Amino acid sequence: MTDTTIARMHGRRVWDSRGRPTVEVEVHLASGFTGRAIAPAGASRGSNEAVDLRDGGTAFGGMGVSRAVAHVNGEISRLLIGRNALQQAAIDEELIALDGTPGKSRLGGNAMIATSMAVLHAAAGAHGMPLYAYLAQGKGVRLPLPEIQIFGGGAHAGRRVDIQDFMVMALGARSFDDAVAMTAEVYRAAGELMKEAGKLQGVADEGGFWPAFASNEEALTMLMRAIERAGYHPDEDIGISLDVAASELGRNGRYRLGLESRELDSDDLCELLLGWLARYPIVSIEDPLAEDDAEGMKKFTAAAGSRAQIIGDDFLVTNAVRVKNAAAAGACNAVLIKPNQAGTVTETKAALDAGKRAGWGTIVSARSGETEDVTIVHLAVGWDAGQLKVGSFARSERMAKWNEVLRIEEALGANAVFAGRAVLPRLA
Ligand code: 2PG
Ligand code: MG
Repeated sequence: MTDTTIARMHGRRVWDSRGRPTVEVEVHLASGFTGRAIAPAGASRGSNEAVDLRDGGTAFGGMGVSRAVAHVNGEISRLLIGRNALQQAAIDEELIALDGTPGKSRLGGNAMIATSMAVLHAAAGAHGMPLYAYLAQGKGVRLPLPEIQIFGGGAHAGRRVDIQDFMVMALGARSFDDAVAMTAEVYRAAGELMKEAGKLQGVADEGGFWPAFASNEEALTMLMRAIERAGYHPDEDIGISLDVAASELGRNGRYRLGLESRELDSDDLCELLLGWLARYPIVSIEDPLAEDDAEGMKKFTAAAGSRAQIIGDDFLVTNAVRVKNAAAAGACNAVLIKPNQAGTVTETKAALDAGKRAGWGTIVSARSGETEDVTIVHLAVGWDAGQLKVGSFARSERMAKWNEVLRIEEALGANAVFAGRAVLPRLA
């Protein structure tokens, strides 16, 4: 048997898609296998996420990661060298104990998730298996239905529109390849329409078009036109998905739509979104209310949950206990799974499993600050999440992930099962 003892670790500073520093970790096994992973970074962050440890000060706008990298090369290496990389759960537990804080603020969630994922890659490598296959443990897996951004907004586009993500889901697709090809046509059509209308201002942080719209709803009408211009039927072929990221719009039940100079309370925001649900083929809405508005989230789920997928992101922060409590309370019916919100692979999986136990949809997601790292693709396939969200259809930190799914779909060949629209049971 290959020696899976961790012989050496190395942390280094690398750079993300916003040109900000982030943490990369390599884990070298005694047998020579190496695992490597990079921490991503969010801009619209839930306040209960694992903390990204940043240096502060003036360099790189305070975003330096020298302390986080030093923890990898110091305390974390000392803890893990000599450990068996196959024992992911035990390693993650020890990392959590070593950190010793509730929010992973001492070692840094960024140092911890990069380490945890690098250990996982090393273990898969030692088995001579692609990561998704190692995670699947022989069980059947599905290729995920993608959620792909067409317009960016909110914290990812200078708040040019209030809603953060206007996305599409290729409901008519028969394979993952088909789904991204359909989305490519919608993305291109949207770009043409924006240009013709003089509303194209480049791309936002996740590669979606940076829009110059007069209202939030204009994005929805433009998206409908783009779907039609691409030759598709909105609803049957292509559904719309929104990430409201409402924690960015306010707190204590007060929400501000800056673009429209309007203040809304929780009920008003629910009304606005329910109106959109009635008028547009919206099949999924993420964080419709803020992370501190559990009552609003419950009300909205009661009103819209039979028609649409209601995803908790900031509201659930990839935390199994929060998912369980929200399910019991009737808030949300799906969970976004972001490894760096949790801080370790084991906690990430626990949140996903809690979602599945509740009968919820599970969507593995990238962050707005990303890199060439494609670990999340393997988690989505290997854990059979059913859905994947990685931003838009431009910029290589996004395309690297979509392309990785294509490679996996091809490798699975006749065994490739595409999750498709069945992951949205409300449409069935
Ligand atoms: C989100 C993500 C990805 P961020 O809110 O779902 O779109 O954004 O990484 O900035 O939290
Ligand atoms: Mg979100």
